[in-house]
Amino acid sequence: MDSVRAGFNPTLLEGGRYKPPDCISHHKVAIIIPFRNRHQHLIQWLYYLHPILQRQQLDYGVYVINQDGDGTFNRAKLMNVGFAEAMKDNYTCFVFSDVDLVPLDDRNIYGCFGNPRHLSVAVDTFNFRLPYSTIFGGVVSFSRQQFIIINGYSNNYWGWGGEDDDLYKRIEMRSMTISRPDMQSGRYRMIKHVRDRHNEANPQRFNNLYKTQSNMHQDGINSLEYKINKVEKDKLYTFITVDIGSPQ
Ligand code: UDH
Ligand code: MN
Repeated sequence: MDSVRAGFNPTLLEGGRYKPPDCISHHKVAIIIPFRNRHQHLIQWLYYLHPILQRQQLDYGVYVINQDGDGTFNRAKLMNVGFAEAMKDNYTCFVFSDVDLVPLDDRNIYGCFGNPRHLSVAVDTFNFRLPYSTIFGGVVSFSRQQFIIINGYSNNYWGWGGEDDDLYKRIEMRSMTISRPDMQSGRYRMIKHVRDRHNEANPQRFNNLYKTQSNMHQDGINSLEYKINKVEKDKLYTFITVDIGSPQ
């Protein structure tokens, strides 16, 4: 990591913070990455993304939310923790990104728009196409207000799958629509990987999705409980290790 740190990012502030030197950015953008045991992916993500985000002249900070322990992974709850922690630093825009997704086009702005936005529309592993029209996983962005209106992500999706579709349903329930870049500027590569241990497909996900409408107002940002175990400020990112508990 040291070569990346010294050579390519002379203008970064501690904790993976950047402000453009000669303009004022509309938004202060927190980039939230759910994480556990993907260090090689994180190194690549940082290597590619920092230069892109700086060319986009964003005022941004990178927050890696590391799930402590080896219990079942909960991507969505980690996103909510990232939102809650970054809110303490007065961010106005939130980009939620998998650690293994690298955008291929600088025009795909990591910022906020009039509607919640799905950025990763054309991923190589899906042959650069949308696998289904309402897909809302991978990389998405919300203004602070947009995220609060839908009460954030559900905290109750343990294991792989469903939490992104739940998020989309929350947007629909609040009568919002989503925005997307075109299929050319929205191209991505996913760094190759196998399924992680303790993140097996969640068999409950279909059942949970029936209950989004009735549960969303009491399951989300307003019911989030967690314990921060460690905060480390690296040059390229802020690394927050969190105990998010286990399924009830
Ligand atoms: N993540 C971690 N650690 C884990 C699990 C997930 O950091 O142990 C994070 C990471 O940011 C990752 C994201 O959660 O990008 C989503 O998880 P994923 O990349 O496993 O999900 P995806 O849908 O893959 O890409 C599902 C299984 C893939 C099998 C691939 C066989 N070719
Ligand atoms: Mn992946």
